[in-house]
Amino acid sequence: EQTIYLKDYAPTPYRIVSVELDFRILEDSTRVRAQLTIEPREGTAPGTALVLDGDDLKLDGIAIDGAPLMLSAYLADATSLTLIEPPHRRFVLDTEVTLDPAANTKLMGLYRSSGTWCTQCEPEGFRRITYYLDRPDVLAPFTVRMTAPLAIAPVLLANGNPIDRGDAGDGMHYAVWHDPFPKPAYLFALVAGDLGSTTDSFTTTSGRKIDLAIYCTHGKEGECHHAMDSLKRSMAWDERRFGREYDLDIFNIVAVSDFNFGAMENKGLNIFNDKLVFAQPETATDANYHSIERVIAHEYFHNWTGNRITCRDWFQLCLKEGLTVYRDQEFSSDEHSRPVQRIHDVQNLRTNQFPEDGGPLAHPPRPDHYREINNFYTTTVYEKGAEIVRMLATLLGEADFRKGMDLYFERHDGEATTIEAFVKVFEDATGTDLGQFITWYLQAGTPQVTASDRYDADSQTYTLTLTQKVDPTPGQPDKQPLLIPVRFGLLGPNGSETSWTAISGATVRDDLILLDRDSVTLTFSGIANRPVPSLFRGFSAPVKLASGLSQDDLLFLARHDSDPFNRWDALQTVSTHLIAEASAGRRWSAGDTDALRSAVVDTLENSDLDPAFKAQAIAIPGVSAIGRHIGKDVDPDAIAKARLDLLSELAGPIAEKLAALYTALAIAEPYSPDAAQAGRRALRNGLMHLLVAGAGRGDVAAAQYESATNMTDRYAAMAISAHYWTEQAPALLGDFRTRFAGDPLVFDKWLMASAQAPDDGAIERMRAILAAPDFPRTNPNRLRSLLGSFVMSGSPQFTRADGAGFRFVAEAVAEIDKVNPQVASRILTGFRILPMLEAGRREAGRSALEALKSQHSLSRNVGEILDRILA
Ligand code: B3K
Ligand code: ZN
Repeated sequence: EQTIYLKDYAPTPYRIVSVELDFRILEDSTRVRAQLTIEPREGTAPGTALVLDGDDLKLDGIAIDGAPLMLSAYLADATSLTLIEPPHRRFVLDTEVTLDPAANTKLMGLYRSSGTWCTQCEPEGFRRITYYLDRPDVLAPFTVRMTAPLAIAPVLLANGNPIDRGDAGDGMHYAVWHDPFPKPAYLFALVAGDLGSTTDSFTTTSGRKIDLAIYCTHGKEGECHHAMDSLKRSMAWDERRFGREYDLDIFNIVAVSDFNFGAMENKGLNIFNDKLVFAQPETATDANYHSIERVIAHEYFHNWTGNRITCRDWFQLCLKEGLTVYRDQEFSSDEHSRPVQRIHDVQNLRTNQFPEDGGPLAHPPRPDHYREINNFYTTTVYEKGAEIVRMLATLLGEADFRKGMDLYFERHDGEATTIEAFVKVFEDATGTDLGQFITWYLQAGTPQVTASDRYDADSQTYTLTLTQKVDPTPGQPDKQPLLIPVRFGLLGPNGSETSWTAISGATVRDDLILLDRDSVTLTFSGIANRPVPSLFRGFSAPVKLASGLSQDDLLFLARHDSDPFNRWDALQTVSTHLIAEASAGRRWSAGDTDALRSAVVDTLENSDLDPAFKAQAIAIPGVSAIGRHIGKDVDPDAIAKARLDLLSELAGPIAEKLAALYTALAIAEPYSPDAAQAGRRALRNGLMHLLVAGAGRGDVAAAQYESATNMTDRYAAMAISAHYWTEQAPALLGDFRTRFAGDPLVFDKWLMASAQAPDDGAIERMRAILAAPDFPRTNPNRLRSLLGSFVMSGSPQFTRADGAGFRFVAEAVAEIDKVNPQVASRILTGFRILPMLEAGRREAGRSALEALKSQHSLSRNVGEILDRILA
């Protein structure tokens, strides 16, 4: 198996000046003719071969400048087309291939989803459409002609602007689109089908009117309004916040049912997984509404960070993804509550990225080698990438960060560039040396920061020591110290900020400590009383903190910190510690749980806090989060038991109060996904969670399920019932299944809830679901809803001591791999937790993986992940 290295990067010897594609789309096959205008780059020696990429292609015809090529002039096979001695001047290469989109179950290249022809080209799908220099540093303007039967494909879309359309005889019609912006092939898209649409328009600050449309299956147009509204708000926000206007006259979005991930930012023609477009209150949850808004924004923002400025090579993926995630997070923060959004994003980082960074799949945000690039669309590249950009903004301050971004757009517009170039614009715009900072991109692993402090009443000095350490990760045994921005405050005895007269020992700028060595010790003078430090406010760096604070200090922060993030985090830390200790046989004292309970009650009764925040504050960390905290020899069953005990001790004595609050939070007004209503529902469902898990009130969930008027409340009731396997759970699952039969996106919710069931029958039920003749086994959403959530959501059935969960998933992965390797390898990454588990489970998991490895003809995707986990 071939490994690709960053150090081997070299530009292509030829460039592609322009591209003309001609698609003849028929019911059972599609013929693609490509006319590529090509020329040697400066410095290319005459006679240098030109090697184009292909994947699963068969060449039907080839000509240069109109003259068919002799067989001796080229070599063509399934993965490449080599022109042995191309002309040493500008020439037109003309090729023809025939595709079978209906048979394309990998969903890369041109495929059919519920009858609609659509494409996915990032990262290497274009080579499944035509022979090409399929890499992001080859940019060209594209002109695309599509001819298709009018009856089945009245809608014909591609990138850019429509320039011609008409009748093509014999029931066929054609359309021609031209995209003037040179782009890499991964941003190419076309769609052909019989689709409905919702239309609108947006006028830019400079007064240009942009036509907007969202295309979907007929009948679903009414479910696209939230997506459309999100798009318009995204366009306005990017102008306001980053000075970025849209650049074409038309922006189209198409929703399709079969899609390998969330959505794709093709120039002027975004293609979306329909679950990230359709929303109505009866079938979509508040969380769904929120994700739709976020992903619509994300793909739109790519127009500048990704499309106008793209990546030189796939190692630089983080250049567009980390930056664009940062931008979508900022958009969500500006549109809703900043602290609630921050907690949400950090929780996601801790749940998904930290385990990746601390396990066998750890890699730097900018990796330096890979076997299969699709395996690197990871939470490290995306979410840790976003944290790095956020740290830049923290270190530089908002105004200087914006100066750097402005320079980035000015200097690199139209280019395919690198992480180094990105960091350099901030250096050049602000005169800051970021030489140490760039290590964040190059080094894998989550830094562990340890704090210790001492207060000396006589001299009124307070000493704070911060140390950092990063454990070895695969291929990186030795780590460099990082530049870690620590936003902080010191709380005095009355809970307000303490001031000081002087600080020495480290660089401190306002409320920011720069931890830039293995260890720094700061001395604060003029401190009248022992303070409680609040460190990493707003989660100012993606690290694990051992604060050394006692439970009393943490609960003090939970009550008084002016930083909402740290208030939330303090409560999480207290319950995590209590559960982790108890699972190891060191049970809490009654005083510990009384103190936590009263902090929870105070939080609930604090009228200054908003309901969405309270919902996050009263949530008890899940089994996987506690397992990660423990870190090794983890026994998930022991954790689950301690967690349930804690829930009973917390909620049991205040069950009546919780129930009263729950009742008072009911919403009488008609459903709206706005932050105020969603926050109320989140809190109410959080209270229901406590009542079910800690006070045996399965009946509360069952009643809510029955009376719910929206999917948020109905789904929460069913999912919590399934998660704690209440007496009513089987009946609720059964009802849900039939009540929404026929809606695939709601079926996904049933699959997700089913995958959470902790009872011993869970695996057999899942086997039966998968084996049902009508289960859509080629649809990524269905497979991910069942198996992805089973492996990722910490189900005790996945980590069963007898290995049945591991075997079930490994067998399913082997089957899925034959159909869709990307989906298979993604599910397989759930096994990254193995090294953390106690020996029995670890071995059971490994033997399930060994059995998978012994299967012949695994995809490169699955092979790479397997080898890395088993290494
Ligand atoms: N750029 C695409 C992701 C492509 C994933 C390919 N395996 C969507 C996004 O990040 O916006
Ligand atoms: Zn993206």
